[in-house]
Amino acid sequence: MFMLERIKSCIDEAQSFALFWHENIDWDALWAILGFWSLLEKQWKKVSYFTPNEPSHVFKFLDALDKVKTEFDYWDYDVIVFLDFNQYSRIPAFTQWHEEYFDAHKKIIIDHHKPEEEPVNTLIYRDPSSISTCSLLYEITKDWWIDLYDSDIATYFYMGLSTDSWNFRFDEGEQSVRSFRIAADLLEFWARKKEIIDEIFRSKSYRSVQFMEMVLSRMQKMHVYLDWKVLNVIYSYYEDSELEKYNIDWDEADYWLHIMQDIRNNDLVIFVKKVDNCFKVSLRWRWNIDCSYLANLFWWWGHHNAAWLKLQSCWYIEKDVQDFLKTIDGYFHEHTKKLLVVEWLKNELM
Ligand SMILES: [Mn+2]
Repeated sequence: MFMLERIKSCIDEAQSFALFWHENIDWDALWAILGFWSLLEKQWKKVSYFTPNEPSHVFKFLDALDKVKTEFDYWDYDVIVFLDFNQYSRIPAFTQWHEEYFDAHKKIIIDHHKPEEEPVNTLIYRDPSSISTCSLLYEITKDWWIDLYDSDIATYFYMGLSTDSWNFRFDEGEQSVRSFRIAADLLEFWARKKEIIDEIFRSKSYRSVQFMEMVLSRMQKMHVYLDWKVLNVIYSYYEDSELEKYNIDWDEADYWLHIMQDIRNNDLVIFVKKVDNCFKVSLRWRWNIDCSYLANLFWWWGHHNAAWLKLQSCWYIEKDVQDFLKTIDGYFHEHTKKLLVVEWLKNELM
């Protein structure tokens, strides 16, 4: 039986579901869970959802957040569902780093990230060519439950699609054709596009814009010299404790990546957040190398154009950034020629 049929019959047979958000939830994961939850509730299933940490306050306009649970009552559910992630390391508050914690439970994963783990006792459907988990869920569930769709569900899935593509800026080629088709379908179900634009894309707080001023004042430009190309790298950073000062959280802090990404002639944007003795790095490419290759050197997750990783830090953030850039510099010398040949071959063969 095909995987989607197996997932469908697993859902049909089950009565109760536990849906999980990953740590530091982003928009796509949030809306995927809310949309899927609504579709299951409309079939009179019992559904709860769980989060490993407090969601950013940018999500607080949602009433649905009141129902989210942080304590997992292990045996109260027939099936566990992970959407938009496939690594136990994204939900450490539940596993306490014991990878086998969920093994005894039947699980479903629907995701658009590259495969990282193959958890046992799990039905996995993943499609890394999909721009968002929400749009993937729409493609799957329209064949199963189209009669259950309403304006709320369409709005949730449209939100995930428009945020993971950052309002249709990161998709291209076939992926754009696919994304716009889905967007048009969801708008036909009365997805509330204006509400999405107002609540997500035009909702920055005054304090968070002041925070941007600080981050931008620290922005630096550097060149990484390769044998065949000079890479333009832009980076900036902040310390976790600075968020408190501005009364904003990690999600609002990340807005400014998008500003840095828009700078002409830059190949890579690096945004560093220092937390205790480690630092978290967000990477964004404008050039045709896979960010996830780069992040793969470290503890990472990510997509082609965007990736995240975590490193041990020394005491001074300036030195951390310099060390990190040296590591990538070394990486480029070793690996990029090979990747370029792969790219070239792909283009020649197409
Ligand atoms: Mn996603």
